[in-house]
Amino acid sequence: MTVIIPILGDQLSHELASLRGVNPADAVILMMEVMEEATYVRHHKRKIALIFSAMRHFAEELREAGWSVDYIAIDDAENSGSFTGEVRRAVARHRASAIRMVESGEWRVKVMIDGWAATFGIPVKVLTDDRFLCDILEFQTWAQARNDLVMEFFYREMRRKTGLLMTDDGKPEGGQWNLDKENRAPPKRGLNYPEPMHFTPDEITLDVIALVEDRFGAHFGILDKFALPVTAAQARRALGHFIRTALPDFGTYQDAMVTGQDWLYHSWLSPALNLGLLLPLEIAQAAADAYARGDVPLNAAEGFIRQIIGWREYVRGYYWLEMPDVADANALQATRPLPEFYWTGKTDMLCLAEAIRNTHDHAYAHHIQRLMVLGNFAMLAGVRPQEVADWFLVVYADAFEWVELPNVLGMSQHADGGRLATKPYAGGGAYIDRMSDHCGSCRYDVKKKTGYGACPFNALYWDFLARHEQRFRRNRRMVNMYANWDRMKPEVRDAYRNSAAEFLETLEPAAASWAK
Ligand code: FAD
Ligand code: DLZ
Ligand code: SF4
Repeated sequence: MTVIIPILGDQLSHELASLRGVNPADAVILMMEVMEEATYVRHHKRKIALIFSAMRHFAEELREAGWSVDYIAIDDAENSGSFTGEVRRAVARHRASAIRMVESGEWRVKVMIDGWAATFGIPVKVLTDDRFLCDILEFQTWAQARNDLVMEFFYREMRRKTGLLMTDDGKPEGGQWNLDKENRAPPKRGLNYPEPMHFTPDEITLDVIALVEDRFGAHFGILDKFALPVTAAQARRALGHFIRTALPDFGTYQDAMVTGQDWLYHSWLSPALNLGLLLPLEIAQAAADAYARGDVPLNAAEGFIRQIIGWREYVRGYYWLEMPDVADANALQATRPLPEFYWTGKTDMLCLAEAIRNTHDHAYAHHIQRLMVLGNFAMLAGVRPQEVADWFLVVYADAFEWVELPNVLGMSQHADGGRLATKPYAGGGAYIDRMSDHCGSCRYDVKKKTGYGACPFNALYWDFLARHEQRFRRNRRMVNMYANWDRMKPEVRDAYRNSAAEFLETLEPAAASWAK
């Protein structure tokens, strides 16, 4: 009576619910490298290498812990190319009596798993993924009790639930729940930016890198200087390094952007976290402990913990609440194709070129690059949100649909009509100039509003507000913007709109083959 336990590429945690309470003698763990997962979008080469290497290391660790692991490599001759095909073969090979697994991270895969009991004629037990702090049902209950899904209130619930940064009498540490006001400093000269910890690839990783170059060589990105953690032990070292070197300044400079500085004070822990090499509570607790020891200020610890137990859990709840309809959402009716420069980086707009260079070289860009540069530009230019979402899903090593889609469609493109964020994250050149050192070296003049040489973000910003006036004018958080628009002379408004139209004419659409 063998039970098959499939473990997917983002379930690489020894604490996984499907392993708990099972006698290894009664079970076979199934891990599958399959073309369907590697190509449903054409993921960045570094992302595929990371996932395959982490999967292979995890399989080794499971074997050492006494489990039987049936590992299907991508180049195995009999590999059928899909999860369903591989589970079918494994059920026959092991004469399995049942399947037991943790729910998938993505809707697409859930639909597959839902069909397995009928297809294979054996019971399929699907367990809650309790690596998350808030399960799908709990989030649904929370959401049903309110009209607006305000992240801040959800976050406070998570603080109470975990006890992180809470005083003994149930108050937030320092008296305030959220110290974001202290976390918007522009970069200064003379700051020292720590590098994330680099890990030299071992033989397993080197083999995978060669395989990815061979099989997926035409995908976006590069594999050079691969240095990501691929095991839980490495990820824990990376966490300790981040807490010591970067967390103290994480809060203050959270929104800053600096040319040539790819991480600033960010953690670059999201790939390890999303694969399961680290658990969210473990990371958040480490930050709270650093605060308790007096090693980091409260604004840093609170800001960082909010991202993990607040935003990350919240977007996951939102994903399962709103899927599958949200995937097609396009409230602003944006239809422009994604510009080619998102793939090539060939643009004179330095802020975009920098964010795309970082993305291409490391499968990384930090939050403000993703939101206020890459996402902001696409929304202002009216790019179809599904093309933007495909791009984001391809290019980041941490991109899994449950976290990528809410961030792209909800937070950055306002495609859900404001369900996730009441106000669109739109900004002109002045915002980017304030938060970065890019504009001084850019071919465009950020101070120039319209016409030849003017920063394109300026005209695009006002053109966006004018295009969507009917929708946003009554938004209380946008009253000041429309008051400014109203104060402009008609010829100034026309100049903005004409400048935007002229600029948009110059955008080359991307060749579709990059993403799919
Ligand atoms: P840090 O700045 O060090 O933050 C710490 C951790 O907080 C991150 O590792 C991450 O786990 C979590 N976090 C922070 N912000 C968010 C958020 N908005 N949603 C969920 N978790 C968050 N994050 C992903 O993990 N995968 C994605 O595919 C993804 N796509 C995004 C797309 C857009 C348009 C935007 C605006 C944000 C996206 N994010 C995504 C959120 C965030 O940008 C990344 O988590 C972060 O940049 C990862 O880098 P880091 O580990 O250095 O983060
Ligand atoms: C992203 C990805 C890739 C590129 N390849 C695999 C794979 O070959 N095998 C696997 O188990 N997982 C892979 N993944 C991650 C999956 O897409 C992810 O686990 C599911 O989408 C979650 O529902
Ligand atoms: Fe970006 Fe405009 Fe600044 Fe150039 S001037 S870096 S395009 S914001």
